[in-house]
Formats: sequence, structure tokens, C-alpha cells
Amino acid sequence: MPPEAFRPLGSRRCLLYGNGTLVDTVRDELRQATARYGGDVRHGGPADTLADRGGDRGESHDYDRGYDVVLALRDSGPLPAEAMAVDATLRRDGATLGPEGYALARENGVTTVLADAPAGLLYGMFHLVRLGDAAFDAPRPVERHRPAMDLRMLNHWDNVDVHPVMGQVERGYAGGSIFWRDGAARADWDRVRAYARLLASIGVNALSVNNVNVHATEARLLTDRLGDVAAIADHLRPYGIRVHLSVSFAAPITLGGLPTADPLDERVQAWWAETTRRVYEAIPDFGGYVVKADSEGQPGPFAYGRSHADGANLLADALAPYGGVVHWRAFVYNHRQDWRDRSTDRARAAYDHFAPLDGQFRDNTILQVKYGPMDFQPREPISPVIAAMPRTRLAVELQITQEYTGQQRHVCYLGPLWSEVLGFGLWGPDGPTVADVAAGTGHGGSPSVPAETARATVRGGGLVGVSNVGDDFFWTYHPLAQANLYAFGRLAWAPRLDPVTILDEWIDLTFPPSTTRDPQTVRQTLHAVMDDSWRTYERYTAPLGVGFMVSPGTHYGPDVDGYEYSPWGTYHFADRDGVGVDRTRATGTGYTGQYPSPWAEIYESLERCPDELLLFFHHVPYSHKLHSGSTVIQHIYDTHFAGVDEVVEMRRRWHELAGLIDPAVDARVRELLDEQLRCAVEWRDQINTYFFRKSGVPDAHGRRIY
Ligand code: GCW
Repeated sequence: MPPEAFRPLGSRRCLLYGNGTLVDTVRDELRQATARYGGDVRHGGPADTLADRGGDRGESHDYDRGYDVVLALRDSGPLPAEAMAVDATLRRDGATLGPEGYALARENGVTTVLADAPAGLLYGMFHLVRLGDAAFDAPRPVERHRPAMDLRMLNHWDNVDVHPVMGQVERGYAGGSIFWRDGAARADWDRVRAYARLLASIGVNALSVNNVNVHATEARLLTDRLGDVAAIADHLRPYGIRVHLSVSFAAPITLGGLPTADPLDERVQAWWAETTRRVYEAIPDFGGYVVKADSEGQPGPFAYGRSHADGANLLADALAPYGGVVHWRAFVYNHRQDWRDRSTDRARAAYDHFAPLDGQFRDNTILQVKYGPMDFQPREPISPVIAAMPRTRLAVELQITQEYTGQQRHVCYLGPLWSEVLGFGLWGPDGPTVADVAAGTGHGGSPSVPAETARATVRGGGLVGVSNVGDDFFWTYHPLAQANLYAFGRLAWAPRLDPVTILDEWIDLTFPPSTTRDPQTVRQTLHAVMDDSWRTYERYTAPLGVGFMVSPGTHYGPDVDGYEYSPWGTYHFADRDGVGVDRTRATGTGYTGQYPSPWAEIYESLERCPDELLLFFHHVPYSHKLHSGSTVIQHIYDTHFAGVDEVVEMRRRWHELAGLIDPAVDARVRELLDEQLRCAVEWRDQINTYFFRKSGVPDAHGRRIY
């Protein structure tokens, strides 16, 4: 956020009431903003707490100069009249704000933010920043704001040592890690603080500092390198962010010298208990562990014939005395598959492994499930695991880093994708959604747990996003990729927000209207370039939900058969007659049976299956007619020509911004739009040519195919 985003608040006279680390952060923010833009801040509160506030003391309770904004903890009174009035309204309604919520109102020319706890005040202040001048014009009746999800978390896939293949940040496209460099903590605390601030402004409250693939050096963050983690925690704490750590399930062996990591072995349990005690000694507000076990080569409980529940509970028990949680990832599948074997279906794996374990996990275990059954493709159905475990706390995992969505070289605004994911009705369009399950506010039940019971007992695990931030000058490499980080935070707080509105907020904060001579053109152009960019990306890449078709390893650019004969379980089965994966119960892998009704029937049916997921669920001839009226082959040609045309148009529109925005941002985006166009053309030509050669069906419009 440029300082300019703070002008409306910074030019106001602010009163602040309350104590605590996060209130001090609010005070410092207000001081900075008001020093720059001519307002002032007075930190009031009960006299006894003022005693040790030095310089603040003489300024408190001096309302003579008037004030425009009051930010107060409700129990820090006596408060100014306007705040008392808001408090009275809340009391009358019996409304609670919770540990992170706040109330906002404007009356008699005074804007008030009230909270029950310091975090609420911090988030309320950032709400004022987001509103800008609108926070200070018309009167506002009392609004209450509370986050939908208790845990709004980022996972960093950052390595401490540079990994020979994956580099400093696995699937990172924004330079190095902001935490680590060449085997050591970077100690560039200014950037870490600025990052924490940025995250607090979008409501993120938890962060894991290392890759879920835990290599040798990174494993030691749990023990002799814990100091590095504690130092990071010290810099995130003032912004209400708790630190979590990815740990290796084999740590009792590799770090503890034990002969086993068997979760039922008492020595192993004692090792985790003692190790965790030490962690909390160093970091009293430590959040917990993140674990990728028995997945893509990472160690896990299978080696001892134990289940994922045994494994997760081992760590949950070690964390429980301190209030910590374990995020246990459900991304478990066979990555040594034989492509000749048509009975193994990677999409089935997470459900097959985890659904039978429902009810066996501890309360402080959170099962972290990727939103789709495969791996963050631009289009996948929703993971059926999310509907299948009413007695388990579930977190939904999104990928902010654009591994499969253009690697922060392509404009691909993911707000609309995530909004579709979160709003998906797992038991039909009108029932509880993915967001309800993640937030713990609704559930449709399962074959063994009636919906009523499920609704009453479900507890949410929140939303997790894999961070897209690095040490690049623009933080996310593509300046417009910052909008994805922004949208993640906003949707974790309020999943029903409209992604275009979120983008509007981001545009105003990032390109404040006061910084350009033509704010209208800036806003319209950014919307034109970004609003539909995810669908554009979908159009020029793999068709109709079939997924992958990316270059193996790097996952950038097209390679239609790149994974077709590989052990990773990601196939499209194109031949001269047709394409797609038969996942039906009738004739395929039976995956459709993992969904509750009505999706089990809808996906099973060739007639009812939505077009955009057709090839995920069915193998069809190229002549198959879509609901859109087009055939599959013509759809492939049309979308790929259209996708490239849209990128051409995006580029043309962007060029209209010349002279209206920061030249450095303009230059970076121009350069990347050139690359996006080059890459989209490559996708178009390879996909179209591939399917033309396979099918022999010419394009109905006679366009150029090679
Ligand atoms: O998306 C895939 C990536 C891996 C990643 C894995 C995971 C951290 O290609 O690089 O590993 O998923 O989510 O664990």
C-alpha cells in the first residue's frame, strides 16, 4: 500500500483508547499517517495505564481540539459520547464482536471503531483505510464486522537452503524468500515487518515459514534453529500474526536420534512432547505444525502401518497443552503410478485415504484439503473430501502462488475462481457451501452423520493460501498478482464478497485516485484487464476441465502429452476418436460416487455434467455436443483462438495507461504482457494442432492450424 492510501485517515484527528501490543501498533500506524497528512493522534484511556506512556500523557483527555475518529476498546472507557452511543447500541442488540471483530459507525461527524479485543481495533483501522474518504462522509448506522474464518493462514513454501531443483522458494515466482537466503535467516526485518503489516491489512492471522517439503536444514527449525523462527515471530506478532512451522514426520529419527518415528511408540510421543514444550518456551504464541506426510516422498505414519489419524493425533497431543493446532494435509496420492493401469485414479486418492478416518482426529487437528481433487488446476471440481468429513475440522487450501495459472508472468486474477469455490453448494446449490464447512457454520451431513448433527458439531479449520510473495521489488513479480494476495485475505474474512468489488478496493488502495490525473481510466482499464483474466487463462490452456497439459517439472507453458505416460496420475487419454477421463461409476473409475447427491448424479450424467468439467468426468468423442451448442473439437478451437484475442486486447488496453501510473509498474506489466501473449499463442497453436492432428476435424471457420 502506498502511503497515499492513508491520506483520508491520516488527515483526521484521531482518538485511540486501549492497551496492548496491537493497540500500540494501531497507535504507531496512526502516528505515521497523521504525521504525513496533517492529522493528529491522541492515545487516551484510563489514567493508570497512561502513567507509563510518557509523551502521550499530556495529550490525553484533551478533547478541546475536537476529533474526527475514535478507535476504542470497549472496556477502556470512559469514552467520548459518540463511542458510548455505539457501545449502547451493541449492548441493546446483545451483539458480541469476538476476538477479532469490530463495530463501525459514523454519527455527528465522528467515525467510531469499537472492538472487544486489540486485534479488532487493528482490523477496524485497516477497514477505515480501505474505505478512504467514504469513512468520513455520510452518517453510517452501526455495522458489525467479524471474520467468517477464525484461521486465515498463509503457507510459505520457502526453503532455508537453496534446493537444487526447487530453488529458494518451491513454486515461487517472485524472487527469493523474504525469510531465508542461502541457508540462513535473512534478518531483513524491515521487509518482514512490512509484510506483516500488509497481511494484517487483509486480515491474515497465521503464517507458516517453511516449505511443506521439509528438507534436512529446514527440519532443524524445530530444534537447534528455533531461534530463527522465534525472531520471525517477534516481527509478525505486532500485527496479530502467529507463526507456524512445517515439520518432518521423521524428526524423532533425524533430529532426536530415535530408531523410529512410529506414532504409537512412547519414546516418539515423549520426544514430540518435549520438543513442543521447548518450542513454546521460545515462542509462547506459536500457532502449531503443518505436515505433509506420506505424500510425494515425505515420511509419514504408513511406514509403521499406522493411519493418518494416528500420525496427526501424535502431533496434536503434543500441541494441545499450549493451544496449538496441527494442519495435516490431505494431499496424499500415489505418485508412482503406471499409466497403463486404468483402475488407479489420482482424483480418488484423498477421499479414499481420509473419509474413512472421519471422527478419529483430535479437536486440534485440522485436515487441510486442496480445493480440488488434483492439484490447483485452473479448473477442477470441488474436492469431495470437503463434504465427507462432518466430524473433522477442515481447512480449504488455495494456491495464491500461480504454479498452474501463469506463474506470475500472466495476468490471472483468481478472485472469481476462489469465490466460485467458496460459494459452491456441496449438497446442491442451496445447501451449505465450501465456505460454510471451512468456517464451521454449516454442513449437510454424510451417510453416517445426519445433517442436523453435523450442523451442530462442525468446527471450521479456516482458509489457507500458498503465498505468492518473495523478495522481488514488486513483492509478487507481476505487480497485478498482488491483487490475488489481497483477494485471498478478503475472501477468508468474508467469503461472500464479490470478487469485482474486491478488485475495486485493491485498485483504489494500490493506485489511489489522488495519485493519477485520470482515476476513471485507471480503474476501468484495470478492470478490463483483470476481471475476466482467469477465464481467459482457462480458454487458452487445457480444455473443459481436463487439466495439466503443462510442461512437466516447471509447469509453465504447454506440453499436451507431457504427463500422459508419467507416473503422476494426470492423464487426458486423447486418441483419434475422443478425449477425457471416464470417472463415472457406470464405466469409469467410480470417482463420481465420492460426491453427495445431487453432484454424484449430475457429474455421472453425460447430459447433466457442466461443460466446463466435461472432460474431467467423461471420455467423449470430438463430435460430442456441449450445452453451449458447440462440439467438443470446435469448442477447443474457438476458446483457444478467443483466449489469445483476449490477451491481445488486454495488452492494447494496458498500453492506454501510459503516463497515468508509476512508470516502473507500467514497464514491468508491459514486459509481462508481451510474455503472456507469446505463451498464449504457443498454447493455442500446440493445443489446436494437437487436436486437429488427432481428430482430423478441420476448424469450422478455417482459421490457421498447423
Ligand atoms: O502443486 C504441487 C507442487 C509441489 C508441491 C505440492 C504440494 C510443495 O507441484 O511443488 O510441493 O503440490 O502441495 O505439496
